[in-house]
Amino acid sequence: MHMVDFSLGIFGCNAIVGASVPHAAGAAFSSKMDGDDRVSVSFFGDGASNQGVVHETMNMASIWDLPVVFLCENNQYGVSTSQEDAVAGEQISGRADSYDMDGETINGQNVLEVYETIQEAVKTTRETSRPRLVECKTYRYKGHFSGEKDLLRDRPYRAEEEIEEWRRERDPIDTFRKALIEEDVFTEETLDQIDVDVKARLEDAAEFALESEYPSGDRAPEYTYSEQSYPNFPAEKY
Ligand SMILES: Cc1ncc(C[n+]2csc(CCOP(=O)(O)OP(=O)(O)O)c2C)c(N)n1
Ligand SMILES: [Mg+2]
Repeated sequence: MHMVDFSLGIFGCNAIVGASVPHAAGAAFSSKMDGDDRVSVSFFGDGASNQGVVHETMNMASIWDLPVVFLCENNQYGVSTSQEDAVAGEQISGRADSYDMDGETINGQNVLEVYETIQEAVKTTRETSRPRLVECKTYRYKGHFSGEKDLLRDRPYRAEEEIEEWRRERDPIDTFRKALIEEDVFTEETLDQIDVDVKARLEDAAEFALESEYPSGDRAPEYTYSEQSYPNFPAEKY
């Protein structure tokens, strides 16, 4: 959410739903003025897609021919509000028509489909300097925030079976794993070994954290501000 690193092209995000979408258009506008070939990609949710500022940004990006890919991660819930209750129309990508740009909905659970679609979308946007909208249909198994289960125990907003169905039939890691084995990219044994290695590294990291001394307050800016990424924003100033 709050990660920023200009050297990696990561522009950051903020807690106001939909509010970083215009930032992407601003970045695209500056690229256009500078005459470089950078494309902005804005990630936002189905809930954010209803925010006025998202529509204003799409409209302006189209009028000004800005190189932005609007990437909607439609996980079908905005916290506990289902898409069915809150989003008009079948597909969020259909809104692209209103702003005279191309829009498409893809299977956001399919790693390669997402990769290939976004590669193509960025390439076309770079070539044409026209914005476009890609809606990735996906799902979230857990709550929007930790503790959601406790808070919403008496008014669950979706059935456990629905969660299990997505997990069982459309899990992106499982399906990508199957595809890699089917295409002979990796053997099952290699992938199992990767799982074991990753788990061990995570457990080591967790153990290190738990066993480490609690940091003192004066260390709070460490790893929060990067001198390297922000030569003009020394940490001691903020
Ligand atoms: C302007 C604004 N309104 C309301 C909220 C409270 N809020 C936080 S997340 C969220 C839902 C966002 O839905 P979506 O974009 O689908 O994200 P997801 O829940 O799927 O992560 C809301 C309403 C907020 N942070 N900002
Ligand atoms: Mg959502």
